[in-house]
Amino acid sequence: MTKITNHLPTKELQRLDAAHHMHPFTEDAALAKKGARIITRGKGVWLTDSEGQEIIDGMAGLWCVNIGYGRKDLAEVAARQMEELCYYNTFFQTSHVPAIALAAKIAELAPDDLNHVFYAGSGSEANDTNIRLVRRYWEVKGQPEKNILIARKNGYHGSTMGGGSLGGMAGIWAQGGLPIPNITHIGEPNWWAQGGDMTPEEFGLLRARELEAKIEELGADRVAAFIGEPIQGAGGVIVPPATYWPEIQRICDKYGILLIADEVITGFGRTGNWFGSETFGIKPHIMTIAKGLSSGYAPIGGSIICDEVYETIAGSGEDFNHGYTYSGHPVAAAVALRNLELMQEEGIVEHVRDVAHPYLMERWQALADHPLVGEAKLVGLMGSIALTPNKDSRAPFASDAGTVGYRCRERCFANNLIMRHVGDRMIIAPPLVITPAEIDILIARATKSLDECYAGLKSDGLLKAA
Ligand code: PXG
Repeated sequence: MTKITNHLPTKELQRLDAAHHMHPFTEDAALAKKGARIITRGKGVWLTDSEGQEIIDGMAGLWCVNIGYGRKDLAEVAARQMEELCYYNTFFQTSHVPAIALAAKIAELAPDDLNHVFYAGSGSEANDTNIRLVRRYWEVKGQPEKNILIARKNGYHGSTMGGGSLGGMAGIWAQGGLPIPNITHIGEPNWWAQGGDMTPEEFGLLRARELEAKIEELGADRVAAFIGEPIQGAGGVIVPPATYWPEIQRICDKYGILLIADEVITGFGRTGNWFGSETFGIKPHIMTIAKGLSSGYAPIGGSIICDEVYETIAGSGEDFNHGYTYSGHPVAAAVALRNLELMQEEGIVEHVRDVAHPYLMERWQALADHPLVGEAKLVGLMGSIALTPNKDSRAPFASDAGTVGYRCRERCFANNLIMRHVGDRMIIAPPLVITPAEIDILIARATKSLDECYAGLKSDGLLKAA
């Protein structure tokens, strides 16, 4: 057996990684040639790699390490729970303390009558659950044909067959026969790229009314639910115009369509409230949660379900035939509970709202003065900048979409800043505990990376508009 520790030389770790570890969303053969960057430690907003480089993590891992890396408290809770009860299921008329206590805590934090939690191991699984939940709801109501879900192009809801089908990512559909039947998509509220000469407000209404048109086309008696992220995350941190969500809400209410808010990224403080639905005034019947629920310390997700949907399914006289071995896993649930308690005790949502967001907002918006940057958007601690060769026309680059974004991301990586690119948008979602001094470092590295990217584009003749 090969014993792998953090002390093997980087080259050897990279060799073993390439030989045996297939990466998600990766062209593995290309990565094998280059070698993955190996991350060995995390503390607060900082990562250390196997070469001892200190990296500021502008993405909180994958939008999840909201409370920051290296919390001893969470490690101790996990160890205690493993000793006390490492596993038990909640299928056959049993329950356990962590699942109960966490569900009660989530119900306390969630708005309105979102009082019931169905656990999953991830956001993708939770969205698969949601497909089952909304179809089951209408079945019990005597309308089994009301089973179509409407979602959005360039939305992201996971990568299982269900989650990948709800998502509107062309690259995912192109592999493996997605979307599954009875899921359909409308346009995204992406004003920067698609709004043309309209104002953002006009465009927000136009996109929301595509939902109404789709419901009219299919018949309201065929449509079970609409699902959307309050802010599209993986799609590039697309902040919808202010007109968008109120109109979506009006349409769902008018036609009797269930509304699912996918809060996997926007939940648990990311937007400066506990949930993105509060930030945008959305009143969902179901919320998808994962990621920040445990700050990524343990894999756990779930659906928060309103009284009406819960009571209908629970009172149907039959089992709801759905669940996962690890639904409400005791270790993950205990860690998530302590994570939420720490967030409350330390006032982390208030820190985002009153300290980190206002401080970052000023500096983030100033990036729009950079010659490469068009718009700069930030809600809470979820931000994006659009790279463009022409700010006034909002033109894309002549090069293939993503070429410039990738080059910028490579500069960030070299400058020890994790800032992702989605096409030619750069995105950040740092741990929510980030301090003003750390924000200064993040902005300094981002600016340096943008400068270097700009210089490189100039010398390579890539500053042309399409
Ligand atoms: N819903 C949303 C809104 C998400 O962002 C999922 C569901 C699926 O969660 P799981 O836990 O199954 O991954 C997500 C996940 C990216 C990226 O490139 C984003 C996610 C996952 C992986 C990569 O930004 N979001």
